[in-house]
Amino acid sequence: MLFENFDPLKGEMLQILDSEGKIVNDKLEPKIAKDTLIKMYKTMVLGRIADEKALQFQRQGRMLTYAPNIGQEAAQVGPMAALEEQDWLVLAFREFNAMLYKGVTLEQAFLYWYGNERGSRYDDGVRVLPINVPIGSQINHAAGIAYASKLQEKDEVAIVFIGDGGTSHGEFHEGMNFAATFDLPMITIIQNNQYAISTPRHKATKSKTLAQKAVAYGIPGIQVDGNDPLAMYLAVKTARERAKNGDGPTLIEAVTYRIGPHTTSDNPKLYREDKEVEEWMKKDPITRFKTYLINKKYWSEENDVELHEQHKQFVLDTFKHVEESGEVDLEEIFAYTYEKMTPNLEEQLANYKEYLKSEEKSNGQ
Ligand SMILES: Cc1ncc(C[n+]2csc(CCOP(=O)(O)OP(=O)(O)O)c2C)c(N)n1
Repeated sequence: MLFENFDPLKGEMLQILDSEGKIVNDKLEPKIAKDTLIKMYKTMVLGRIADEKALQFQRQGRMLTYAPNIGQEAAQVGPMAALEEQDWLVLAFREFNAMLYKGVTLEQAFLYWYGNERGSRYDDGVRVLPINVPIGSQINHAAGIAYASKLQEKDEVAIVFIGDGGTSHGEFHEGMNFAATFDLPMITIIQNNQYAISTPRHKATKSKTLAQKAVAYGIPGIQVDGNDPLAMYLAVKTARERAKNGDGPTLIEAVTYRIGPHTTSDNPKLYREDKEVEEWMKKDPITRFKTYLINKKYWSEENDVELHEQHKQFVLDTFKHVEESGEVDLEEIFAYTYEKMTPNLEEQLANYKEYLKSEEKSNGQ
């Protein structure tokens, strides 16, 4: 069994594709169909370009805010490729690539960060929960979904993402313990991107690895090179098998790095050295995956130039469309927070309408 061969307490880490794009563990190289590999790569490139552009749009005052994913593409796309369509993706807020792979459109993903709540309404059949900003609470949502799937005896898993900092929140423990106790079909991915805003990983916990937290829950935990899409794929594929067999949840720590700022309102130069960032840039997940695909003769430099051009245009066109999609009526915030407005919200809406009237009067309209 894969998980028994990598002890998180000893800091053993699963890697299949190294930073040069070489297979370092050929016995474990997963057999992934060519179409799937190409879809994975294309999604990662789209995610990267969308990320870079989103940062620019925000700097130009055209995007409300943004949480970049640069460097974390493999940690998200590898797991998504290992899932089945009926599986549930439960998000934090830095899973742009995972969302794209699982069927959220680029327009929907951009709409959200543009400040338009319509970006949280995905197409029917896309089993992705909306972005969840309150840190840690998504673990309980995933445990609840997994519990329902188990009770209904459905072949479904809930995969949930959380950051390294998020593991310090109470909900992480509650959700993990619940999922473990009831043998729920849940897979937790900790995207250890080394920082929770300005707090480095080593200041957030005394644990040597985050994967070792699984020991306390009595479930398998594994540290994976999060910049290696093949290793991430294999870990999730194996965890899904466990879940399907009724063996319960798995905890996967994706060791990666947040190359960009925490969000567009952060300045990482205040708390980390450029040298550290440069070292991690050498471990870029996209570069190594491209080398792997070229070596397999599934991809070429010409294909790559073409793909980048297509994706750049697509990103620009999509964002233009988002900008033209019109403003949200502020009343919707009250009307659609719950299925029916609560008395509190009705009161707030009435106050808001009064406020608008007084504004109109003072403007002499
Ligand atoms: C309950 C709660 N407390 C505080 C915050 C503010 N906050 C936003 S992101 C963040 C750090 C998250 O770090 P981590 O879990 O490592 O994820 P990353 O941002 O690195 O992806 C904090 C504290 C929040 N969103 N929710």
